[in-house]
Amino acid sequence: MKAFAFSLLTLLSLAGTAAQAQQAPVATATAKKGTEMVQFKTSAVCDMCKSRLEKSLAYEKGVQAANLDVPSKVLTVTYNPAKTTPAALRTAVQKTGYDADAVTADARAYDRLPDCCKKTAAAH
Ligand SMILES: [Cu+2]
Repeated sequence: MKAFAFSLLTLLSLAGTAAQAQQAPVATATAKKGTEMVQFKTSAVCDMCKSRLEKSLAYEKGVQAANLDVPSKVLTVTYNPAKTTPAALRTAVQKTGYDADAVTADARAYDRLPDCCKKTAAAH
């Protein structure tokens, strides 16, 4: 009986963890009040690109959070719409050396990227 109660408890806590894991993406997709969220498809290829882009966006005016998903190359930015615009954020991505949606990377910034971060590099 004791063993049964224990396994039931384990099951319950596992179910709780699974429910939390499922809620997490919904929570990040819902921006806080007074903030908006925008997503750009970038030309990032690796974790170095990820930290470079996230750091660069963090310094942009009005940006509250920036997160790049490397496998999908999608950069999610949470920002204050009173302080910046999706167009300005797109420009920030471009100036870091990456494409943002249809906007091509700034050539000089792109040239400064290490070889492993160029568009020709295979995903790694
Ligand atoms: Cu890279």
